[in-house]
Amino acid sequence: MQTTDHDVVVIGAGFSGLYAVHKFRDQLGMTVAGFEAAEGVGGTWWWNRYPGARCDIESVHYSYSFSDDIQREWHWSERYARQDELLRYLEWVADRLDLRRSFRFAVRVTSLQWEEDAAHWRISTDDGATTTARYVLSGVGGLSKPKVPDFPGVDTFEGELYWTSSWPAEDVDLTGKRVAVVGTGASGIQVIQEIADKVGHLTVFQRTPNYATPLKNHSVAPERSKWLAHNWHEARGNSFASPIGLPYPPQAPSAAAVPADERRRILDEAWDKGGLYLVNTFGDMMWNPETNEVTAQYIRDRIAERVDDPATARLLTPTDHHYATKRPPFETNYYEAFNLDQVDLVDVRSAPIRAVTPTGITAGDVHHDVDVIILATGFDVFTGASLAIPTTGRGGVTLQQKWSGGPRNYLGVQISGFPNLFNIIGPLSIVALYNTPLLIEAQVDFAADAMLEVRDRGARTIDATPQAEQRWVDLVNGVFPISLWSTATNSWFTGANIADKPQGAYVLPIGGPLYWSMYEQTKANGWAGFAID
Ligand code: N01
Repeated sequence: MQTTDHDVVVIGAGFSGLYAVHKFRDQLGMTVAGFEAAEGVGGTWWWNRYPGARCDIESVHYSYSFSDDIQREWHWSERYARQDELLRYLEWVADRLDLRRSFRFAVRVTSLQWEEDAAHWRISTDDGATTTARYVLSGVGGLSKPKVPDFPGVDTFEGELYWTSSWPAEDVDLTGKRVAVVGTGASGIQVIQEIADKVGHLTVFQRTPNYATPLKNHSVAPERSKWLAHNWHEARGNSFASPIGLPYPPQAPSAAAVPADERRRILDEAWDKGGLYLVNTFGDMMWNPETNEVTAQYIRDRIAERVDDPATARLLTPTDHHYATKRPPFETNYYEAFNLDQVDLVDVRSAPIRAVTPTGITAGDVHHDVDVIILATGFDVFTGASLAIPTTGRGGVTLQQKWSGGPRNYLGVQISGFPNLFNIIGPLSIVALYNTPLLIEAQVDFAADAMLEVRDRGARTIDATPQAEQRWVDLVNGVFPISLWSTATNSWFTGANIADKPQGAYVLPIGGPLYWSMYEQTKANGWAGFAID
C-alpha cells in the first residue's frame, strides 16, 4: 500500500498559507508541509516592496482576527500600514506561532498530480523533490502573477528596470534620476505620488485614468494604537456581518432617493474619511449607473480642482468606465504631483508605447530618454497563479483544460474533479470585493471543516459534484453581468487586462453575509453538493 507523506501541503506563506498552517497543524493536529517560492514569509507583502506600497484598508481591519493574543499584542503605527510594517507583522505572526518550521522557502511548486489509488496529491517542486499529501491548500494569491506587457525591446534597455510586483529588497536610489512609470493602477499611483518630488524627472505613461480618491492616512499615536488592539472587538465590530468585511456605517439608499444637497453631504463626508468609505456611500453604487455617475462626476470635479493645467486635468479624468468598476486606487497628493515642473504625463491611449529602446521608451512618435523604467502594469488576476502550476486531477484532466473557457468551481473554493484541493481567494467567490484577511480566514476554516467531515465519515476524499459546480458557475454568471463591474472594458475584474484570457465573470458580488450563509447551508445540509468517499 502506498503511504502519504503529509496530511496537508500548503502552497504559499502569505496571509493564506500562514493561517492555514496554524489551523491545520496547531488546531487540527495534522501534519503539514508548506512551500514558498520567496525567501521569506509575507506573500504579497514580501514581493511588492516598491516605494509607497501600503495597504488601502485600515490596518486594524486588514489583519487577522482569529487570535485574541495576536490582536492585542500587535500595535499598528499608521492608519494604513506601509509595506515594511505589514511584512514585519506577518513575520511576527510567523514567529509568534512558530510557523516557519513548517515551510520550505525559495522552493516553488512545479506540478500537482492527483493519484487516485492512493487518494493523495503528488507535489513536485523546483528543487527536484516530490512529496505527497492527502490535501492541498493553495494560497498562491490572486494578485501574484505579474502581467508581462509585450513592449518590444524591453530586454535592450540599458538603464535600471523594475517591476512593482517584484521590487528588490535592497535600497533603490532614484534621487535625481530620469524615471518612467508605466501604469496608473493602484501600484503605479502609489509609486508616482511617493517619488514625484524626489526624482530628477518623472514621465508617467498612462493609458486609462483612474478614479483615485484620498486615502487620508495618518500616524496613530501609541496609546490609541494600544487601545485599538486591546479593544479590537469594539474597534472591528462584527466585520463578518458586513457586505465588504469592514464595520463601516450602513449605506445610504440609492443616490436617486436622496436630494442633491444630501448627496453632496454624504459624498463630502466619505471623501473626508478617505479610502473605501466613498465606495460604501450608496447601496446601489455598483448596480445603478445613475447613482454611480453621481459619484463619478463628484470625483471628476475634485480632480479638476486639484490639477493646475486644464489639459493635464482632462487627461487625468476618467470618462470611459463607471466608478469602481476598475478597483479604485487611493492616493495622497497624487494629483498635485502633476503640478510639479519635473513631472510629465504621456497619454499612451493616443500615443501607444511602441518600443523600449536602450535609452528609454518610444510612445507614438516621441522618444522619452530615461535612466529608470518602473513597470506597474498589473497582474493576471484570480486564475494566473493557479494556472501557472501544471495541475492534473481525476481522469488525467488538467486544470489548464478545465479552466480553458474560464474558471469553474463550487462555492469559490473547490474544483470538481480535483478532490481535496482547496483554492483560497480563488475566482468565483467574493474575492477582491471583501476584506482579504477575513475572507482567507473564512475559506481556510471552511476547508478545515471539510477535512474534519472526511475524517469523521472515515472517508478519504471530498470533491464537488459536477452538478453543484455547474449550478455555482451559473449563479456567478447570472449575478455578475447585472452588476456594473461587468461593464468595464479593460478591467482585471473581467479578465480583459490579459490578452487571450477568457473574459467574463470572475467574482460573485453578493457580499459576505449571503456568501457565508451558503457555506453554512452546505454544512447544515450534510455537505450538499460534495461527494465524500
Ligand atoms: O495593476 P492594475 P496594479 N500599456 O491592473 C496599465 C491591488 N493593490 O498593480 O487600465 C500601457 O490595476 C494599465 O492600463 P489600463 C489592488 O487590488 C492594492 O496597479 O489597462 N499601460 C493600468 O493603468 C489593485 O487594483 C494595493 O488601460 C498598460 C496599469 O498598467 C491591484 O492590486 C496597492 C499596459 C495596471 O494597473 C492591481 O493594481 C497596489 C500597456 N500595455 C495594488 N498594460 C493596496 O494598497 C497595463 N497597463 C492594498
